[in-house]
Amino acid sequence: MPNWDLLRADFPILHQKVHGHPLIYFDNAATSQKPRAVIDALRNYYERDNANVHRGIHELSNRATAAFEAARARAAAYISARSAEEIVFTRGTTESINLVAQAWGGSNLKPGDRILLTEMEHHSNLVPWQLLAERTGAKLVYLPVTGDDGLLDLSKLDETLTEGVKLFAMVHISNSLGTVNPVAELCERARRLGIVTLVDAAQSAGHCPVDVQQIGCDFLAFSGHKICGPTGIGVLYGRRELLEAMPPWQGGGEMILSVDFYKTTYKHAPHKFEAGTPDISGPIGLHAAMDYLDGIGRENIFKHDQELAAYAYEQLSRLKDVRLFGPKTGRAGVVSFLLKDVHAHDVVTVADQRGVALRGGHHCTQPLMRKLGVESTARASFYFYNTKAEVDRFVEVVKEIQRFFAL
Ligand code: 7TS
Repeated sequence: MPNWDLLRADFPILHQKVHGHPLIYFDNAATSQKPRAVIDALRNYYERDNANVHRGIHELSNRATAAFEAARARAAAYISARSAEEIVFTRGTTESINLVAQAWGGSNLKPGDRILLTEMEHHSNLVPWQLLAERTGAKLVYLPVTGDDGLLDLSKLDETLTEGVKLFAMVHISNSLGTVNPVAELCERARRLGIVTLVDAAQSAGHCPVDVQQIGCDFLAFSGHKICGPTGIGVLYGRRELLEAMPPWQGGGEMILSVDFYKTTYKHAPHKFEAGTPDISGPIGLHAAMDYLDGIGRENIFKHDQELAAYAYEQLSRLKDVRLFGPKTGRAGVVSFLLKDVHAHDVVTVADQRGVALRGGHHCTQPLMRKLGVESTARASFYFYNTKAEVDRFVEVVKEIQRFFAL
C-alpha cells in the first residue's frame, strides 16, 4: 500500500488553516486538489516551451506539439483506448457529452428514437440530451433508481433498454450517492441490441481503474480537474469508427485540411473535433496528473476512498436523526446526508467555520433529489490524501452541528 501521509505532503494547498482550523478538504467530487508534480509541469511548460501547437515549425512550437500529442497518447493508455486517435481533448466532461449529443446525436437520431438515461445523472448528462431531443424529436427514457439506497433498478432494464433506443448514457459513479454502476454489464446489454453507449466517468476516472475495452462503451467522458489535473481540460473517448463517421461540431482553424470559399475538407478524428487553439497547458498538466495517479495505483486509491466512505457512513449512521443516501455497501468515496430539520446549506456553512469543506445543494442532480423527496443534501467526498483522523474530526463537527441546532 502507498504511504498516504507522504502523498499528502505532495499537496501544498492541504497544509493551511481555514477559519483557524486545519483545512479538511472533503469536496473532492467537485474538484480535486493538485499535487506539486502537476503544478510544476504547468510552470515548466510556461517557462520553457510555450508556443502554439500544430502550426509552427520552430523549436518551441515543435516541443509544445510533441508534449500536447504525448498527453493524448498518455490519456489513451490511461483508459486503455486502442489508439490516441480515439482521444479528443475538450474542456471537460460537460463539453465531451455536448460534443457527442451534437455531432453524433445530430446526425443519427430521428423523431421517435429513444435516448435512455438513468435517474441519477448529473445535469451535464441530462441537459445536452434534452436539447438534442428537442432538436430531433427523439424521446428520453429513464432507468429508475431504487430509493435512498441509490441503486439502479436493474429489474426495469428489459422494459427500458429496448430496440427503439439509439443511445444509452449512464454515469459510472454517482456524484450524489456514491453508487458504482455495473457499466460493463449495462454496455454489454446495450451492445447486444446495437445501442450506442456513453459512460460519464467524471467521478471514476481518477478514483478507480477505467478500461474502455473492458467496459465496452462507445464513448466515455471525464474531466482533468477531478483527477488532480488542471481545470479547463477534459477527455472524450470515442470508438474510432464512430468518431470517423461523425461530422465536426465546431468549425475553425486546426480542424481543416483545406478551406475554399464554399467548401471545407476536414482532418481525421480527433483533430476535426478540436477547432481553434486548444488548451495546451491543460493536457500537459493532465499528463502529469495521470502519471502521478498511476504511480499510486488507482486500485489502491479506490480501496482507500471506499474505506474512508464506509467508515464515515458507519460513524454517521450511529448518530440520531441522520438520513443517509446511497448504497449501504460498495460505495465509492461519496457520502450524502441530511440532518433532521437542518438545511444542508446550514450544515455546510457551520462545517466551513470549523475548517471542513463540504458541499451542500442538489449537486447538479435535481431530478434525482426530487425523486428522493429532498431539495438538497450535504455531501462529504473523499480522495486518497484524506485520512481517517479527518473523518473522525468531521463526525465530531456533525455532532457539534446537531447540538448547535439543538436536535
Ligand atoms: N458528471 C458527473 C458525474 C459529475 O460529478 C460532474 C461534476 C460532471 C459530470 C460535470 O463535470 P465538469 O467537469 O464538466 O463540470 N460534478 C460536480 C459535483 O459533484 N460538484 O461539483 C461538480
